[in-house]
Amino acid sequence: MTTERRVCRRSVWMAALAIGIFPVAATAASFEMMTTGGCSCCHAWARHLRAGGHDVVVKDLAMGQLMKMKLDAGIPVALTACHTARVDGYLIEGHVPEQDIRKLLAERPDALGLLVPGMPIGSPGMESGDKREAYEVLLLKKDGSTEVFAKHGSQPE
Ligand SMILES: [Cu+2]
Repeated sequence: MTTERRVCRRSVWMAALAIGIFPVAATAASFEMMTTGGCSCCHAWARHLRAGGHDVVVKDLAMGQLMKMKLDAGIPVALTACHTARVDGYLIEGHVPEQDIRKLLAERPDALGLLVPGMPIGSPGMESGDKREAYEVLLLKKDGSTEVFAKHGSQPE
């Protein structure tokens, strides 16, 4: 009887976890980040994710391989950045803040993922003193179009 009750309680907890009632338990994610040798801002972004409690495995690719992977994955060439990460079925291109990735994983839109084109100063991993460029995080749709997912930088957040 005791065992039965315990099993029952566990399955209730598992179900709650599956539908996201416990945001703290559900938010730590496993990332695979692809970068190319010597990209210090890529590694700085990986540290930003780890500081948020996530696991990050780093894969080093040759520049040509990295670019081919991005394009094969559906990232428009004009919107590419330095590193590309995969998390939970989504692509994360560039210096996307961890809080936006949490929002993506919570809302799970029908899309390829998030991107921050280029390398804006002041984005996570691109810190430079107090300098903060305004930049947008874009949601990349499956048809290659984008929409603004979040705005950061000089304007109030
Ligand atoms: Cu970078």
